[in-house]
Amino acid sequence: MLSILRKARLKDRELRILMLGLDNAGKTTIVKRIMKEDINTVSPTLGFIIKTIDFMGYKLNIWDVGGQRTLRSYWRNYFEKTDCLIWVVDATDRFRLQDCAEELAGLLQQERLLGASLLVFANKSDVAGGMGVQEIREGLKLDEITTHKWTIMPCSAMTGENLQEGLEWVVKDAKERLFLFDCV
Ligand SMILES: Nc1nc2c(ncn2[C@@H]2O[C@H](COP(=O)(O)OP(=O)(O)OP(=O)(O)O)[C@@H](O)[C@H]2O)c(=O)[nH]1
Ligand SMILES: [Mg+2]
Repeated sequence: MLSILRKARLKDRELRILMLGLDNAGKTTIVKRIMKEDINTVSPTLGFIIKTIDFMGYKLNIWDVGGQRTLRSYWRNYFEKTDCLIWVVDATDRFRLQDCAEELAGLLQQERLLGASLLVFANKSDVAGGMGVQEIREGLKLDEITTHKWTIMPCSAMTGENLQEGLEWVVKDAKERLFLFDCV
């Protein structure tokens, strides 16, 4: 039933993207950059923001949810019908990589997120001395993930690096799944 609904939405070319990560990771700045809005006026997200963009012929509904510790218990309210989870990591925040890994591991155990693919954005690549993709990949134990299709990319909300490429991956992945559904 769920897969039929999802297929219907995919056929409507509409995707639901859930953007999560620790506070200060850069989620809202990434969304603003994608929307071509002013990125100098970002403040911590206390609730959530939904933005819709047309991309490669798809309508992407991006849910940007605040990541402060006290807000993380609300994340579960946004799981339903997620096609892709974008997990944003602050590559300059080595100190909280363990915290970041634990939060992601918790999410990947959620039954309602089982159908979602995972795009990890290693954000703030414009800052020298930050963690590289390999370090984050190991820190988050991405290679141990068997339940979700995943990828990791460095990106920067400041320069715009890889933001388009990330969304392309999301859309391509959705298209592949639609193809798979059509085969069953
Ligand atoms: N240098 C640099 N700074 C960034 C980048 N992305 C975001 N920032 C900065 O990081 C800080 C936090 O950005 P936000 O977008 O508010 O982070 P968030 O993940 O939405 O945080 P919460 O809403 O609290 O969960 C801001 O000062 C941004 O300017 C980036 O790619 N490079
Ligand atoms: Mg925010």
